[in-house]
Amino acid sequence: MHKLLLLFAVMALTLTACSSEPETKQVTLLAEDIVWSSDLIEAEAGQMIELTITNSGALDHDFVIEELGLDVLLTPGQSETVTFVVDEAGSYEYICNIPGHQDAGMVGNLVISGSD
Ligand SMILES: [Cu+2]
Repeated sequence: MHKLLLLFAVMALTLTACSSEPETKQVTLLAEDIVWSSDLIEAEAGQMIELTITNSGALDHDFVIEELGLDVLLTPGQSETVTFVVDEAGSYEYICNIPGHQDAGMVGNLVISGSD
């Protein structure tokens, strides 16, 4: 259900994007036990972000950016790609919201720079 809502949100954002938008930013992220393979993802405001997350660990991991409504639960070995656009520059924290994982270090930042 979350995914469906996200798709609609992405479509709405895409339709309103202007024609001079930057090309899609492709990012791969591994969920390991018990850390993200990268604690920094950078993109531009208005840029399409295609994020592929793979769980390479032995535990479930749940990629969450609360401010953006992103929530991707991955069982071991599972891989998912989410596509989204962030219109506002800023820093958006991503965590694993499986109990204890954020505290153990599964935290990073999606940093969106202004497009002027
Ligand atoms: Cu986790």
